[in-house]
Amino acid sequence: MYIHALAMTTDSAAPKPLAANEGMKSASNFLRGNLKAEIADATTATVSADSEQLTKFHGLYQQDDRDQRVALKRAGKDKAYSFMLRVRLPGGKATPRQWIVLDDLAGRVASPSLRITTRQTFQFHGVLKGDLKKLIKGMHTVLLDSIAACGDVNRNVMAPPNPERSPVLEQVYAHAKAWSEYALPKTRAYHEIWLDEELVAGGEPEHEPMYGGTYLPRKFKTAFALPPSNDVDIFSQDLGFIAVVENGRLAGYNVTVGGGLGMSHGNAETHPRLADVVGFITPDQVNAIGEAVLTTQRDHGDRTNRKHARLKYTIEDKGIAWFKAEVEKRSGITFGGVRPFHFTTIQDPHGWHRNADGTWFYGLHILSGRINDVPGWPMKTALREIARVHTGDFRLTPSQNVTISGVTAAQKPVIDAILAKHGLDKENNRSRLRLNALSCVALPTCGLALAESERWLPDILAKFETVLDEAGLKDDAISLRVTGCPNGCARPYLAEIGFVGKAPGKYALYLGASYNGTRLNRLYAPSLTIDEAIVKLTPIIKRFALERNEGEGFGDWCDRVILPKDATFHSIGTQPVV
Ligand code: SRM
Ligand code: SF4
Repeated sequence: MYIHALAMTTDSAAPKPLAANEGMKSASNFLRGNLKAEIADATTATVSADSEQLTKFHGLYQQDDRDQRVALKRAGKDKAYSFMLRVRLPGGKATPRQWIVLDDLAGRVASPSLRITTRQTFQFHGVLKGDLKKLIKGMHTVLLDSIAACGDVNRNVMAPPNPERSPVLEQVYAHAKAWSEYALPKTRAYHEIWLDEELVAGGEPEHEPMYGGTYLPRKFKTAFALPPSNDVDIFSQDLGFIAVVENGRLAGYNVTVGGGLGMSHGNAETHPRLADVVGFITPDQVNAIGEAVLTTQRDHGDRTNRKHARLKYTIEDKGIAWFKAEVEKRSGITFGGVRPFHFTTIQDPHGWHRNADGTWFYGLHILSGRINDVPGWPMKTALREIARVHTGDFRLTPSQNVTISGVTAAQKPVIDAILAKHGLDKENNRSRLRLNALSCVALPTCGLALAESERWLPDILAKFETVLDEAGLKDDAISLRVTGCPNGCARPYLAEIGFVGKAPGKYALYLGASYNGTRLNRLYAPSLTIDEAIVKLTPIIKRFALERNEGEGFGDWCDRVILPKDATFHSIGTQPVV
């Protein structure tokens, strides 16, 4: 137990006790805590409550199989504990060698599926405590780690996934990677605990130049976008860089701050928020501006209430003008005026596309990002076979799909043959609703899930596909996203149709986001079953088919026609220029 310090972490008059995690962080000696000993302790499958919080900074979550909870409790047994590990993979880029090693590790020490996340990386589930070092050391052999994939730090940095498509994309990827490295914690704790690097002599404190000893008040997320694609959902990010291309060259970035989606049902003080666009910077200023945004949040974010600790609330409390001035002061950089930009889509390109350098890439749809072998859908085997012959790389996308990138003309038929052999050549012919859909993991691993998500997505989609088919909208790319709770992991508040888990079998239904991710949706029905939602939405979808304006998307139409004008939802930052 840590004694909570009393501190003035915000500018409010009365000091409030710091959140429990703050004590844990400061006492951890730069993320070491008691982890090494607890991981080595074979008498228990778990770690202590403090270490459970600390493992997040090392990319790990302690979980239990919720499907087994009731039966185990009845039998008087402990929960079926295991760990989830999230890889750090800026821009979602993995080499074929890395793919093969991760695939192999998943088979040997995890569930055995690999899971692509909505932030372009892999998760392993079901890893036993005793296998964690094996997994992390295995990843290390191909230069992969899970440092800062979770925890109160800058998380996996997102970037458009197909860099070879143009030199500008390549530059944007390079900036994303450089910012990811720059904002990594500098502690050697990870190497000592997981890779058996020698302890820092005497265990004296290290220097954490950007974070300090207590890191950030809360998680912090960055993405880079290249219009017209908003595949990374830039307005949901704490920090965003929107590439500005002038005369075919990368002129710089419009910077966005203060996006975030997490909320709690019934707590009006928590809400999704779209980021503000604060101004333009040149490419060489990315890290300096990033550092200024991050340290402003470090010093002014709320460390007393974790439900109010994200950057979006700091900006709401202090005002965007103050925030912008503070970032300019800290960085010594004056923002230029916002340059025009225009987003049209969030959708991944599927199938074959030719890159600017003459190579090809293939966008492969993977429902919910779950890479597994199931009868009739041997995704894991197929991708492993591709990895064995592929000489380019893989890019995980923000929509949980994979891009087989940098394919030579000679290799194209080889990859086609592998996909066809496993019946995956038809995967991209699915409805556009399905190709766009996202779901979070939820049950059985997520400890916060209130309802099913990934496991129900196929059924939900099948029901909506029937309705869309009947309405003549089979080829419409409507975005539908499902989460098992209001935390927003599949970014449901930016979907034209968003289902947010409320209780087993019950969902809040949100409608009316724009297809390009620039407007949040609004609450349409607070709690219904999927079948009730189908009944409610069928006449709406039919009306949309008949009444929409030329080119009007479902979300825009719902916002204009269906949703009450006075039903304002959540505060929204400066409306982006679209
Ligand atoms: Fe998330 C917590 C899964 C993207 C908002 N998220 C969790 C945990 C770790 C549950 C927990 O804390 O015990 C989930 C693990 C489930 C499991 O069994 O694997 C989880 N989040 C995911 C992933 C895997 C969803 C997916 O199906 O792909 C995504 C991993 C991303 C990554 O690679 O880093 C994931 N989470 C997101 C996103 C979307 C994004 O970042 O683009 C959001 C909304 C954006 C945002 O952060 O505002 C998101 N996750 C949350 C929150 C709410 C944060 C908040 O500000 O309120 C939590 C809960 C928390 O932090 O307290 C959470
Ligand atoms: Fe778990 Fe909720 Fe995130 Fe889904 S949205 S993975 S249920 S925390």
